[in-house]
Amino acid sequence: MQNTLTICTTGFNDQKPGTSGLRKRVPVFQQPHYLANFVQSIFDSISPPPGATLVLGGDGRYYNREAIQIILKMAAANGFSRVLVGQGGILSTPAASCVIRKYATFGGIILSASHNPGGPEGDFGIKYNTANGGPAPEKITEAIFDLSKKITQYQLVDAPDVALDTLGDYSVGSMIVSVIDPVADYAELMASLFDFDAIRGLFASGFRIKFDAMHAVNGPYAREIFIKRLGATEDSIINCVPLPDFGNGHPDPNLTYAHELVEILYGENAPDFGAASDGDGDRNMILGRHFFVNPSDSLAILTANATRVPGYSSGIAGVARSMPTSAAVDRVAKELAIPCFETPTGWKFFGNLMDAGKVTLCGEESFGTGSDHIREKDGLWAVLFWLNVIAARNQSVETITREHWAHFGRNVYSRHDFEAIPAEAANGVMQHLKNNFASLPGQKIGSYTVAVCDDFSYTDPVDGSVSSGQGLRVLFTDGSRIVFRLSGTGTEGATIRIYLEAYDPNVENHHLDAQEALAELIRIAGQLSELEARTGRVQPTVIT
Ligand code: VG1
Ligand code: CO
Repeated sequence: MQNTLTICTTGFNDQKPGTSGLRKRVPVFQQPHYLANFVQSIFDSISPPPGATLVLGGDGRYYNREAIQIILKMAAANGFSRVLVGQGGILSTPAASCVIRKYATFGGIILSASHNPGGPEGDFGIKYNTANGGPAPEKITEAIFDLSKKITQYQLVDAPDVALDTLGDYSVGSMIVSVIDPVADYAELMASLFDFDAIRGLFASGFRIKFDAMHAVNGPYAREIFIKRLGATEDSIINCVPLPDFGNGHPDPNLTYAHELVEILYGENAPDFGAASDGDGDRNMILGRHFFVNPSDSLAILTANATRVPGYSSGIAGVARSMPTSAAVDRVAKELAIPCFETPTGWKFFGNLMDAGKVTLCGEESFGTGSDHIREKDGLWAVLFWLNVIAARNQSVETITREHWAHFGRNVYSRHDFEAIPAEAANGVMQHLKNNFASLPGQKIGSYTVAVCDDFSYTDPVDGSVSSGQGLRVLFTDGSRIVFRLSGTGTEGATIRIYLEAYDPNVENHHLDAQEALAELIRIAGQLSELEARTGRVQPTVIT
């Protein structure tokens, strides 16, 4: 028998999940009842059947362990019969998705604010994934938000904390908690998809890599896979011990925040290949020697080379990309004569397409790439995919990318982020753009002519659900475009993202830096949005 306590509480009105779960500053989550209210709202919205198993883990950031102990006691009180929790409270987002699917569990709770900084004053986050291993669809996140506003009580059992650091089974009330190895199932899945012998051969031949886990969750995964299973040298991995504050860094694998890795890959005697992943291990940045691969190009290149990889050797059913992601993959899909879907931002929109067998690979411009092996984006998977392709083609990252552009043309692409803008000013920019949408089509601006302006809306081809307000698009007659979107993952003010894309088939231009090649579109974006006048910002916080 278990001793269940019912705690009276009142709802908060700010527990609306964003692009990927609920993200707030740690002190917000530490308020009495804040985490428990949200967890109870999850449980109430999904009503777990008797005997249900939950997967639980996080990226190891500050407050991860405390949150896990609370959730375990609540899961016991809410009728779960078992919880699989990663040792030390660790599970990368892709590993959690893998475990949810492999053991056919009811779903999972992932504790992460992904690429947002951690620590006592940093961010914390929580996300619910369903039985397919993917982020809960909007229907569920909306139900959770509704319940969180009206909640009056939550349940937890009175039980001691679980020893999270020691593998084995424990009891919390009448529920079993199995502390599992967070790496083993995931590493096994990777070994089943990629030619590990070929990659081992590549490393043995002197090919040098540098993988940067950014003091975040992927460290133990990288050690097991690159060092132990693939025989890479110890100096192939850096920052591979997960720290609660990510070493005071910003665990976002891009050219700004992964500067340590960037300096190595652009330095003297640079390795052949570099890669980094984010806080929760689902993002990836790919670098060659003195060379950066744009994530949109990466998706296109992996798609074009998929049949060289054992897990995808029989071909791919289709591809999907988020709307702001460049159309580079569309060109590959066209040549392969496979369908290509354009979804709103966020991995939750890919799940239905994958479950229905319509797409095999998918990706986002924000350093997210993945496939139907799980239902989350997967940082190490993308790195292994690249290494497998390099081993099969015996060419450098740069040569593979340039040959791709020479064949398909180059979708020159960049994203400019303006972070921590007062919400009112950011909304003003978006409203101003919308107000002008009716008059823009047909107008010539510099060397571009506006074809269409709209606010992107998506109808899910599988369940017919509609998601509107997903980003403002200005499409030009030559296929170039500018997209404006407000971020749904930040915790401070608003972040405006401007996505710029132009297509260039001419190999003579492919040496150009993206900022140079996009200079005119960047000017037009500033002009159309009145960003400087409305926000006082001239330079983006981050350029990708
Ligand atoms: C950002 C990215 C989006 C990604 C999301 C979650 O969202 O743009 O592509 O899916 O983060 O990634 P937004 O709303 O801030 O643009 V992660 O690695 O935080 O789980
Ligand atoms: Co992430």
